[in-house]
Amino acid sequence: MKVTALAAQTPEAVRAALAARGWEGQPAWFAAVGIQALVVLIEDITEAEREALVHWAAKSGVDVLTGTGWALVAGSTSRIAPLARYDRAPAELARLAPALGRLLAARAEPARAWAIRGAELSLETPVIIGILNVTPDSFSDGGHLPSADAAIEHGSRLMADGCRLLDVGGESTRPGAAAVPVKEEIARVVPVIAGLAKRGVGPISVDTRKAEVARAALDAGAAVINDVSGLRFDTGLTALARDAQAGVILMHMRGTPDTMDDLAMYGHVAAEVAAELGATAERAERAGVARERIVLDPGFGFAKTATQNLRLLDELATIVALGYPVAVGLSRKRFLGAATGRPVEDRDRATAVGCALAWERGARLFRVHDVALTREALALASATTNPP
Ligand code: PMM
Repeated sequence: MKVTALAAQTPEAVRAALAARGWEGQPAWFAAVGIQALVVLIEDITEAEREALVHWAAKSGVDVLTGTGWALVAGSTSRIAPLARYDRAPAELARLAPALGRLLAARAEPARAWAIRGAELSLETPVIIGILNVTPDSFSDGGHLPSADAAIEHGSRLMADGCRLLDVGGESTRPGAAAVPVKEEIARVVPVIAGLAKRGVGPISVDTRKAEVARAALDAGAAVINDVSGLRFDTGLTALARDAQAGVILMHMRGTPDTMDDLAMYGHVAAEVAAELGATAERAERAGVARERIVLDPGFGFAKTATQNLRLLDELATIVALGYPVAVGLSRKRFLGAATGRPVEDRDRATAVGCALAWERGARLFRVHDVALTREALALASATTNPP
């Protein structure tokens, strides 16, 4: 007898093991997905629901850990899946079906493309977003692009290095950064966006929280609005994104760059960020932004301590499970320094490794300064999880 442990963090190892033993492609894939382990945290449940769940789990061969108001349900996906069906789940647990159904659907069919203004970006391979900060005081690279021409040149180089979107920002969002008047922000970003568009370099995203700036950027040729406030700062941004059919990156943070450091208080950071980001996406959709245009970003470094950022990176799959493509912005951030001891100017290797970890956990878009290095790390990470 021979006993081998399979690598079960994705369905791939099980699929390959079945295929190697003569199973056809599709049945092997469905079986592999079906036996994949699923752990679901269910909160805000009544005592009656909790009792029904414990009873159902015992009968169904599913593990439950539970306390007042919550339950952690663990088992294979195919054993837990009946809970998402009204005709199979106990009537007392009907309230669970819609959310669990959404979660299972997102796992089975992750988004394969992101619709931006006038184009579509495939998510089958990593999407690197090159950072083009035209600010005198950004987090790690403030002031290094002294003119629009220098920024256009740098953007062209980032595209040649392999990024698939250029993120142009004119307002620093680092803790305590001074607010930039709208006129000034427009004067910084528009010449760069227009110059890039004129040269056919893009697509381009604008990193702004303000509708007026976003409108000017879209007019100059931008296709994406990257809003670190998740459409909370300027309510006009939602309708603008909707009407322009722009792609949107909605990032999680609490408060504003001025106040966020005091709001880094979480009991369970991944679950709380997921709940807050999920609500943000729902608000955007209710206001008419098409689901296929939305990318979510957990906002590394925004209202999170170093420890919370590291936990969130490890538990990124919780954010991915919301069912939207996920972007991460790790580049040169303080928590990478906390883990490696490296100063801000020497964090590109840590950034690249962090992006590879994030890819494995399901992120598909990566906002970075050093495109070439990250591209190499992601080429390896994606070749490992997407065998040719
Ligand atoms: N981080 C910064 C700015 N914009 N946008 C998104 N979507 N995600 C981020 O993590 C993010 C962002 C701050 O970093 P920088 O000053 O180095 O650009």
